[in-house]
Amino acid sequence: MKNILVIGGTGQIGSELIMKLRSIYGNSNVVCGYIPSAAPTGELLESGPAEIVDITKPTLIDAVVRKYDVDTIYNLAAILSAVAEMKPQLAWAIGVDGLFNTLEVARERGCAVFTPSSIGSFGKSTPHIKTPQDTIQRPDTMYGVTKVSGELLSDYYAKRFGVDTRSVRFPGLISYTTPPGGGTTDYAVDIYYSAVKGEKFKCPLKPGTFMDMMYMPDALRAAVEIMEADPTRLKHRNSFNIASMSFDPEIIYNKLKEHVPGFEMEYDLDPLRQQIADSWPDSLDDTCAREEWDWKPEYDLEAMTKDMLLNLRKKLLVTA
Ligand code: AKB
Repeated sequence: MKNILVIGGTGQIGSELIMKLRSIYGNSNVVCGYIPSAAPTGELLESGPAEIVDITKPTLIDAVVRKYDVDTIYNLAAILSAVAEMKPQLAWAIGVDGLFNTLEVARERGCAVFTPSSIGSFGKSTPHIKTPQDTIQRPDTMYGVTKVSGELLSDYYAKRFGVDTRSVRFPGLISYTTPPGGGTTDYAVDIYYSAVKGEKFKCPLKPGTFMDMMYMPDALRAAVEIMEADPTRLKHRNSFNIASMSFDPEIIYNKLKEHVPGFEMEYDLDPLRQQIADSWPDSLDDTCAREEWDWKPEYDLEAMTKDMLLNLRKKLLVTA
């Protein structure tokens, strides 16, 4: 990777991935692609190039790829699971038509492409415990439909046109820099904000709702490592299961109470998010990622919680 374009560069993943990529490959070699309603600010804007890239407009993607001689595209544009149920047409336009536009530019200009899939690519008929790498993918959500389509389309472009597409299935991602928006796993970020602000947390999911989660530094490392992996070792491409921890609301609440003793939580269920979460796996088996490109997470729930609390307290200027 020498010149990189990140589409969806100001979102939860993009805003942190760009800073990581700039620290590895050089500030001027990583372009932040954004839409006008989510323009970059602060360090993200000041540390390197930024260009308007609407994934639904292939000419805009192509123009930026040519201008910066881009060889690798990180495509992070997506409508997350809960919002996708409200706006299925938009979710398809961005998740599938947008990916098609990106892959066409990549085919013509010789770029590698990373487009994350998700635990949302699985559905009720998938084995839910230690979900295997290769298994049934019949999702019940529009988000899942776009993610499975994205995996298939990316593999097709690799086989048919030799485009170097690779990716991972992200669990729910937990971070303190840019909040997620419209996902089913967002509660696992929101709960930290409530704990630090001293507010009672209203949990939208019932006890016993297990899902895979991951701390952002592990997710960013995975995104870099899969694109740097030795291609001769890869038996899979799109997309690898990766995992680091699986918990339900009670487990994360009790972990937070160890660090914030007076913290309180009550249940205020969101039927849509509950239905989506119930259709997703409880935990993924990431053996293939470990074997084919040496994937290994660094953060468990305790390590993540300590780091989240430290950084959120700094961000919100709250003392412990
Ligand atoms: C969501 O909840 O929609 C996302 C995901 C798991 O892909 N965070």
